[in-house]
Amino acid sequence: MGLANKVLAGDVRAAARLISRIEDEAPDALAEMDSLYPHTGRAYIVGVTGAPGAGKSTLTDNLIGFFRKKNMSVGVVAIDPTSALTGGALLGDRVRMQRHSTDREVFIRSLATRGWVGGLARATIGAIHVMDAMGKDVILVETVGSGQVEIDIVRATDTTIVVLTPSAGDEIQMMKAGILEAVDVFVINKADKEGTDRLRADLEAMLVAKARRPGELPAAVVLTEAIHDKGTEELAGAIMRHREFLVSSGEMAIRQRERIRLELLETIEGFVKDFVHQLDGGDYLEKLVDELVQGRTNPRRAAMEITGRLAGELNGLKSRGKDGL
Ligand SMILES: Nc1nc2c(ncn2[C@@H]2O[C@H](COP(=O)(O)OP(=O)(O)OP(=O)(O)O)[C@@H](O)[C@H]2O)c(=O)[nH]1
Ligand SMILES: [Mg+2]
Repeated sequence: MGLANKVLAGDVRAAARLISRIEDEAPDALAEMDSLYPHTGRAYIVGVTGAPGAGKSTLTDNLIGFFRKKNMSVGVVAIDPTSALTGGALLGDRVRMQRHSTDREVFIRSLATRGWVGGLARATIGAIHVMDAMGKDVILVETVGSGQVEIDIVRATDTTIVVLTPSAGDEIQMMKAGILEAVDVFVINKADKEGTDRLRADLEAMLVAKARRPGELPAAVVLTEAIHDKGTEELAGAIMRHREFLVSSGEMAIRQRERIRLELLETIEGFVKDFVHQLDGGDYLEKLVDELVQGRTNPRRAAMEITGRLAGELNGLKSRGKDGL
């Protein structure tokens, strides 16, 4: 039995192995994903993002507890784009979520960046699919707020939570515009600390000033003390209200479509990059790099040349009657 069938049969170790294969960008993992794909699209996906140390993992752990009490199964994808450099952070996540590690209805998986950023977005979508196909009701995706990965992942979730802390009041100013627009629930965590009221006032003033489209649900603001499991119900309530809004307004279908578009674009990018790396055993890419270094071409012309070869190759496959993919 292939990994995908084992995953569908509820084999947790097969799921872990398949996610590792996806992370490694192994070609056989893509074929396995083809079999899982028809079984996806049911889970509710919640993104939890924010600055390092804001309390994302502690909050995620609390949310796991909440959803489990409601008898819902939970998947967690914890992503740290900087872990390759700093190390250690993911270990912290495992420790913090350990109280659920023996619960069969909870599946927690950390992803680290090994290569380029796009690979991480693809691996994240892959891990979400695996957990979705496993039948998880809710999937929580934890990411450290940083740049493009965050924006892509935010676009891939149904409800986006941003975790702020009172001691870092400038975070709002520093947040990328694309993220601010996409936030559905603001959490002020560490509400036991000084500065909470000010941050809340700033945040609410900002939300009032921000023009929302007619009929749009304004972003919620929730105070939590994650280490004391305080505010968890309010946070879960805000998530559920947002979910109801998405369903009743038809926005859910729009987000799902956006997610599908992102995945398609990631897949195309992956195909093209793989193709380029394999051309003449990698020599073709190096040849073009040489020409660039020597100033004999420019990136756009080199890219056009590669795209031309890709088109030629695909036509060749078609005329030989293969789909090749
Ligand atoms: N005072 C206080 N500390 C908290 C609270 N919530 C979390 N912490 C502490 O903040 C630290 C970071 O918590 P994490 O949950 O690991 O934060 P994170 O955002 O997941 O961190 P990274 O994944 O490393 O970015 C830990 O030492 C927590 O115990 C809170 O409500 N109040
Ligand atoms: Mg964490």
